[in-house]
Amino acid sequence: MNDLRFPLHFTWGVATSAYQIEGAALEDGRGPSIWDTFCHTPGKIIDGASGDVACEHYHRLEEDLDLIRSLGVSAYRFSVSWPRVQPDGSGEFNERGLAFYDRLVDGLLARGLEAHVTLYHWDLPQALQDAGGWGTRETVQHFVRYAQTVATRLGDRVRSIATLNEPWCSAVLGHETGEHAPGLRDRALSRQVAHHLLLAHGMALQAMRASGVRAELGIVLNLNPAYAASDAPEDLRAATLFDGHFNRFYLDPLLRGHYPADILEDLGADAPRVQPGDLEIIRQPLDFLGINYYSRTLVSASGNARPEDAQYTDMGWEVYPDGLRDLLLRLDREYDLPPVFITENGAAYADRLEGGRVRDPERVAYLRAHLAAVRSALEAGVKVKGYFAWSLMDNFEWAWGYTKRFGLVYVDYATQRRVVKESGEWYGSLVRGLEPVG
Ligand code: PNW
Repeated sequence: MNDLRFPLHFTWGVATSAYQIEGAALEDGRGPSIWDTFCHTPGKIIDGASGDVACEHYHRLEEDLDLIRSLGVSAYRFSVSWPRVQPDGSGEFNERGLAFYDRLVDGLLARGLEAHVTLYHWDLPQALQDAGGWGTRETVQHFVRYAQTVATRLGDRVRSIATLNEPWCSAVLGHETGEHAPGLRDRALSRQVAHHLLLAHGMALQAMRASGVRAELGIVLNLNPAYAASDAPEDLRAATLFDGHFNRFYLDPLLRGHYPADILEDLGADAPRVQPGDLEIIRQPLDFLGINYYSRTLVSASGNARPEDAQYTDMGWEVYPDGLRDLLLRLDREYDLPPVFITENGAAYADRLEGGRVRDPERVAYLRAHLAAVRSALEAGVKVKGYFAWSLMDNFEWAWGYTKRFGLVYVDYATQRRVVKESGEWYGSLVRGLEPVG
């Protein structure tokens, strides 16, 4: 286990997001989000599923907090549902919604757990979508007010606040491919949305800092390293473009203050309209960068390749732990990189509850290999402060409904019973048994 020795104060956590676990979609004054609308549009989600009930976390808060504690981790990353705390996204705040997150944070602290908050994990209030959504600059202003309100309320008790989770997913899956809410298909719009999301991040950071919020402030990106399938110039070029659209389009404005020139050129008329001053706002100093890593992409000019002899998770994503180490080293080399949290990493497998147990050795192997990659990046000098396994428990996996299970804890949706999987036991024992690096 020597390859899994970590610094003494390394943060060990598990992660979730509001719409994926809370349920209680119509309770205590919560307004509808774009995900409620999308799920209730026939044909968008496998089995016609929705987050209406999900894991009923909203009603099982205390039990779930005990569950997190029982795993042995030291931190929990969750997201705040914007329409729960501000039903229409621009008007009055909903005290009952804010009170839920107060109880959540206090419940974590009472159990000795660090709280890591994400303000936006994709659930835009529907009323804002009806007014143009992230395609308009008005939404940016509304987000800033929401962020400031939540951060002022919770910021003295939480370790970190991330503005956005995975703006690539919101922009591209939501507005270019249409696989996610709001289900639009317009590349120019998707890149304008990406720009407005980044601007909302930058303005919210400024506003939270101006209000004296004490938590560490940052953003979470999903990064997907691109590897050329061969040394042929056309494959190398395809890999550079993939990397540019997926990774550099977010990293470069945040950390360097400009969009990548090759991608703006590739986008042509679909490039975002940027107003003077926007990029300075986007490039706010970050207290941390959150990185979500699941897999890599092997890119060739004739379409993305599927490597032979590789292992795949139930999402069809290649298991490629070296990609995480390569990514961290590259970011450290090419950017002025703030401290990093791995805010998500994990795997879906077709788990089954048998005789009261869930055996998931593939997930243990996945986590072990990726933690070894993080360990090796730490040894190479990358400032990684913590790691969050995705996910605490099986949950609503977006367009896949409940058919993909990412949890360290199994959820029997018929009864809402939670059963810690063997991977959850393994992760807990790893976390508890850690020794300082010599
Ligand atoms: C992330 N991709 O989503 C999200 O942050 C989680 O809410 C989600 O449950 C988890 O990963 C597993 O999917 C992603 O297509 C969705 O590259 C799609 C992609 C990446 C991340």
